[in-house]
Amino acid sequence: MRFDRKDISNEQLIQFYRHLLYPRMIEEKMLILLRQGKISKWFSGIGQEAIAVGAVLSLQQDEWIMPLHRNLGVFTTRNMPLSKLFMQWQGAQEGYSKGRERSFHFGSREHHICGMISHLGPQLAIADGVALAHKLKKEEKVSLAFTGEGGTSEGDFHEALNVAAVWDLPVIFLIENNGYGLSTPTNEQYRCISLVDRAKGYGMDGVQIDGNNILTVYETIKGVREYCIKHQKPYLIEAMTFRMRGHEEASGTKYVPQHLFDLWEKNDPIKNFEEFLLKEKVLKSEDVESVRSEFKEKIEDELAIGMKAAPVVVETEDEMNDVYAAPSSNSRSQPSLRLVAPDRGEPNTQPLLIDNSKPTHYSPLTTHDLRFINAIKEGLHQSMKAHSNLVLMGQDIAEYGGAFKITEGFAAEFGKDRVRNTPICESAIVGAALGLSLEGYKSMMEMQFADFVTVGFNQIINNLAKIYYRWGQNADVVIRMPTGGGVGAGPFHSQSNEAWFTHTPGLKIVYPSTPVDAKGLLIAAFNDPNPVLFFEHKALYRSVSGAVPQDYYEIEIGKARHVREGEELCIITYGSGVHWADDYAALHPEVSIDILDLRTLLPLDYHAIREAVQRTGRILILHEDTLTGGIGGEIAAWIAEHCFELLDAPVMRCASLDTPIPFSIELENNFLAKARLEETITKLLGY
Ligand SMILES: Cc1ncc(C[n+]2csc(CCOP(=O)(O)OP(=O)(O)O)c2C)c(N)n1
Repeated sequence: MRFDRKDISNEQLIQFYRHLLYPRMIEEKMLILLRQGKISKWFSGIGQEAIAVGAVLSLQQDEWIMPLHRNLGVFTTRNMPLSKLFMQWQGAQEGYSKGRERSFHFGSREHHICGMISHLGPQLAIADGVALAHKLKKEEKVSLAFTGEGGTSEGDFHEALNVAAVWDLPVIFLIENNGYGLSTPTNEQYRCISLVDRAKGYGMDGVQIDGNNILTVYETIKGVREYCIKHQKPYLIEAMTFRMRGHEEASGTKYVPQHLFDLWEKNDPIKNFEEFLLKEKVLKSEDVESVRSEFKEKIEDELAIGMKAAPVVVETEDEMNDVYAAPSSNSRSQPSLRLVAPDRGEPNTQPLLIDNSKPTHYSPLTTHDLRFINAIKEGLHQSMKAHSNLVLMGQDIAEYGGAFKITEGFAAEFGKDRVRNTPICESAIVGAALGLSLEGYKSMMEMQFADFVTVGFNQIINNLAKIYYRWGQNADVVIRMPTGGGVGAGPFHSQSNEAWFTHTPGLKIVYPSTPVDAKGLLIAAFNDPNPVLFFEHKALYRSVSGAVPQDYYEIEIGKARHVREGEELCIITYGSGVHWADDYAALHPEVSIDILDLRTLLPLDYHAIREAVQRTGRILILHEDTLTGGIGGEIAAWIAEHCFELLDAPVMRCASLDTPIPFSIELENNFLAKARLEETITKLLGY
């Protein structure tokens, strides 16, 4: 191995050596503790340390890194105390994730380290979002994301690199090619000769380097960093290395031929660097001894502190409270940005809160008549004015105005930096939205159709929803979901998929049915620091209109609306169901029908649901979503459990057929819950 020290000072070289040696010595100790049964699992980075350490050394301390499971060197080189890291690995409350996450699956804002989720690839697009934030703020900074060579086979790798290239983002993608993904060798993972060859396909530059040479890694990333900042472009680095131990300690190494260990043993990043420093007389053998004994002592001391961690004290209330971030003054509209209400010409810094949850209450504000779609547009427009840090992303949303024209004119007014067309990369855009949150931005992603959320599912369910609970980082993201059927659009442009998400703690699910609610709930969604999925029914876009206050106002998330007073039964519903129920009630004055519009599906307004049972004793839950596993089942179960004594009949559900959504109008009409509404009401009243 050839080391070229260029103009690196002796002091710096010694620092590099210390940073390299420390994680190795920690690992050696961990392997002993593992054998003694004192720790449960360990993913080793032995032999690969030069990449993690070199990467951190070549970046600024406040540049975000997205590391993976073998990158202890990232955490130690960012100077995270071993005692606290050890508490983290042991699942202690005083670790970085309050005992909620294992091994390296945690982050720290203080150290600008974004915690991984097990799925590997999703880290890459988060780096895109951070880099976009730097670009928008015109900061001279990069983000850096790690991937193994195995992780490059994931769609997330492709999407993240493609988005970074198309948006000219200053991101460094760093592949640690260690020869094996668990037991799978590279020839069963990919067919290109070198992974760096892929850079060209994305329209970016790349380089393959010796990942075991700390000076090569350091100099390369330092230079690449400057390149990314200067040219505002991403860069791909393939660092060749070898995994000297098993995938994790329990998996062994039988599947790796011995000659590879023999070969790579000679390339050990630490032994070789140490020899170089001794040869250059930067270090003397006594120095080596003294650093080693210093670290040995330090590790023992730190572990002694770590071992003293108090056992986890379980507080269910704390667990529940930590699923959602509380609104802060940062997340709400900035007082410095004064929104001028168009009708009054007076400054309005904070949104008004309108309580229209009861039929008798209505806003005294100046209103105008808007269609559902235009109410959404107005809410979005006012939110763009209220939050200068709000970025909109979606397919065709810029000049074209989006598939439904909701953002028409926005690109011209707010500029293409804030109103961004995206490639067809749903997963990467959700990931980028999270990256923007890391840097204090708010973002909206328009799913062209709610059906396409499937390709961004992992990032929503596992990253956006869980990140706050896992390590306290909020995801300030709104995903708009044009949803629903009745428009003759077939199985993949019509689905009601809200129930896929209501099962996921950490998300908020909002589903308005009227223009006034659509605008107010959308504004509330942007003021909420948590990830909100905002379902907007396509069939309502142009078929429903109503009086909408012109002001910048909020409707509270989590509060249902009592639509109509009645005595014989209450229809609990949302979205298109509200209109089906209302139409039915208008056509059947002989039945006294009460209607409750849930408006938010997560969290549910249990108080309003209980009141509905109290008012009528008969409950019909109506939704356009299919029956089995729909939110109706959850509500029915809750009522049975908590309001049994108030019921005069079993809770009934009216939902769409348990089939995919058919295309032909006749089939679709038969599919939709509306076709069975009368029958279900009659059954419930006749009970
Ligand atoms: C989406 C997903 N599929 C499978 C796994 C299981 N898994 C964990 S690590 C790993 C190998 C990863 O290989 P590579 O990206 O080369 O990283 P390395 O472990 O070699 O550092 C696999 C298959 C996973 N965590 N996530």
